[in-house]
Formats: sequence, C-alpha cells, structure tokens
Amino acid sequence: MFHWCGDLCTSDSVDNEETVNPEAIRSRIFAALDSFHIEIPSWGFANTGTRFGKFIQSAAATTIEEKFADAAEVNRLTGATPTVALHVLWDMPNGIADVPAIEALVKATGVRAGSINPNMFQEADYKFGSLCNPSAEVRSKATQHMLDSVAIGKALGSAEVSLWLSDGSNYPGTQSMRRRIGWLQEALQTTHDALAPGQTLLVEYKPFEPAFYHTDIGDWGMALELARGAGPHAKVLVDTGHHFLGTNIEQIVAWLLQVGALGGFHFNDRKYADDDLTLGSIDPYQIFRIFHELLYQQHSSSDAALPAFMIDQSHNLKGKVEAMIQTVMTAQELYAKAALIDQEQLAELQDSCRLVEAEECFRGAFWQDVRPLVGEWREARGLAASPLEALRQSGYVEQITTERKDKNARAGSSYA
Ligand SMILES: [Mn+2]
Repeated sequence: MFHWCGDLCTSDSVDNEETVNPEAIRSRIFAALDSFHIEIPSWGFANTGTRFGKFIQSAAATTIEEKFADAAEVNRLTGATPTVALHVLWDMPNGIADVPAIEALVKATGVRAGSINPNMFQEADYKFGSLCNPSAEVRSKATQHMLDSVAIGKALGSAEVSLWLSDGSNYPGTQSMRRRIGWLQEALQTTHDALAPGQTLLVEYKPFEPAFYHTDIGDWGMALELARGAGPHAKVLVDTGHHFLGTNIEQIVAWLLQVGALGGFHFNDRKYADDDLTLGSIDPYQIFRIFHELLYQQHSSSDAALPAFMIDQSHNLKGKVEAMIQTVMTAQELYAKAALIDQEQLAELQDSCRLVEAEECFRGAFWQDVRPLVGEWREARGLAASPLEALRQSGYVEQITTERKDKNARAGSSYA
C-alpha cells in the first residue's frame, strides 16, 4: 500500500501498516526552517494604494527610521527576516550620501541592508524609458544611477542590486524594440563590470504594466539572455506576480536552477495580474510547487546555495506589520510542507511512471498541517509559537499608531 510519507513512515509490525514517524517529520521541518530566511521590503511598511489613490494608514512608516523599526519588529517575532530591501529613491534620496544614516540604523536595529533597488521609473526624464530611452543623455543618467546603486550596495555590504525595469512602449511602431535591446545589453554590461566580489546583479522581468504594448524585459528568456550577456554575476529574479495567468512558474524555476541562473525571488500572490497580495493567499499550492523545485536542487546538489528569497508585496487594506508577519509565517509553513516530500521515493515513482502514486507522494506533503510543528520549531529557537499572537500582545501596532497618526493624517492620499 502506498503512503505519502516515504522515509518519514515507520513500519508497524502488528498490522503491517506503516505509520508516520513524528520524530523524523520534526527533524525534517526543523532543518528546513533553520536555513530559511526571507527578505522584507522597506516599501511594505509605507503607505501604498491602487492606481486610483493611496489609502493612508495611521500606523504606516513615514521615514526610513520607522521602516527599519517595523522590519526589526518582524525579525524579532519571526527570527527569519534579517535583511530589509531598500529602494534608492524612497529610502536613500541622497544616494551614496545616505549610506552613513543607513549604517546607523543597521547598528541600532540589528536588521541588515538587503537588496538595493535602483529607481528606474519615478523621474520625469524616464517617461520614454530609462536604460532603453532613445535619448543617449537619459540612458547615460540611468546607467549612472545603476552604478551609484552598485556603489551603495558595496558600501553597505549588501549582496544584491536588483533591477526592475519599467521601460516599454504603449503602441506598436512607436519604439524600436531592436535598438532598445542593444542599449539594455550595453547598460547591463557596464553595471556588471562595476560589481564588487560577492555582489550580484538581479534582472527582473514583467510582461506588462506600466507599459502595455511591450516591456523591454518581458519574460524570463529575455532576462536570462540579458543576464548571460552581462556576465557571470548577473542572474534572473522571478517575481511570482510577473507572469501571464496559467504560466507554469515552477517550470521556469526548474530551468533557471538547471542552468545556474536563478538569483532570487520576489514572492507575492495574485488573482489576475501583478496584484501584490499576500504570498499563498490565493494559490498556496503554487508556492509549494516552487519550493519543491528549490528543495530538489538542495537535495540533488549538496553545495547548492539557495537563491535570495524576497517579499515584494504592498498591503493597502491589511495592517502592514501584521500582514508582513502573516506572510513570513505562510512562507515558512509552505517551505516546511515542501520539505516533507520524499525526494528518493518521488523519483522512483516518477521513473516507473506510477502516476497516481507519484502525485499522492507530492500532494500528500502539501496536505500535512505543519503549523503545530512550525510553532514548536519557533519555541525551540526562543521565539513565540505564534508571531501574530505575540505581535498582538506586544502592543507594538498600538504604539506606532499613536506615534505616527498625526504625520499620516497630514499625508495626501490623492495622486492629483
Ligand atoms: Mn518585484
């Protein structure tokens, strides 16, 4: 008789039925969670909204100090978010001159600077593109900003410079897609040449929005080709929301792992487009399938380093700190589930084309409720079993609401 649990099962001599070995499950989950870290974005704590307007929250972070404080609170409660992604425009408006201020915050909060995200969109000059702008002057300004971002990353000891390019066009024939490819290749090679040892250039793709006819890095094939052309320290970043509906994202992940080109993830969930909803809120099975590919890689190659896991979400209805903690908890739960798949047993079933059994081996892990064991892992690591409950008890959200509500009340919610 087939059981999903593979080497997590133990034979029971009385009725010759196998039962799950709780110790084996516990140690599998603990080992997976010990190596699981996920980066949180500074912009996830600030006021955001929809394309129609911002929804101001009384507790939203209004300064970089407040963003670091919120990130530190998430890390204190989850123990899994040691770094915060920074956006140069929003967090370091004076560029490299802001490095000492960030260093002071790192020292004060214990949260390190994570990926550096250049600003390639919020500038009047970038109306027709940044690195792909037909104007050589604008391209050169954008390339210089990439180099500044590399210098910021170097100064902060941050491993990734993460490029999301919003360049594209809205109408056929209005731009030369061919010439823009060449400009982009040139800019990424220049950026790559400036990387310090240990720095990685991440190239993110997106099929549409804000441009609606073509985007200059539209899919993973374009991103891969650009990364390869730039050099060995450029890799592809997969944002789970940046695909057309129905795209097999875990297959893209499998390919990028196979060719050694997967640099990182921006996790989020969506129902329709790039909705930036909470990870796993719409389709937890998809994140599980992606995690399986990563764990397969770890299993099949002992020296395989995990790519950078990052969250790219913006919550405009949920409370921001609460939603971030919920996200981290969901990521840990799905990662723990994926770690329960018995890779050897699955490979055997796949090789002998025992389709239903293979599928049961796979989805059997998904259907395990790992939450109690994830809670046990937290307690074993000196954390609260439920970070969400601990947040409620801490009074942190009430405290920041009091401190920030006047400043947020003055913030405008309109884009007009
Ligand atoms: Mn992203």
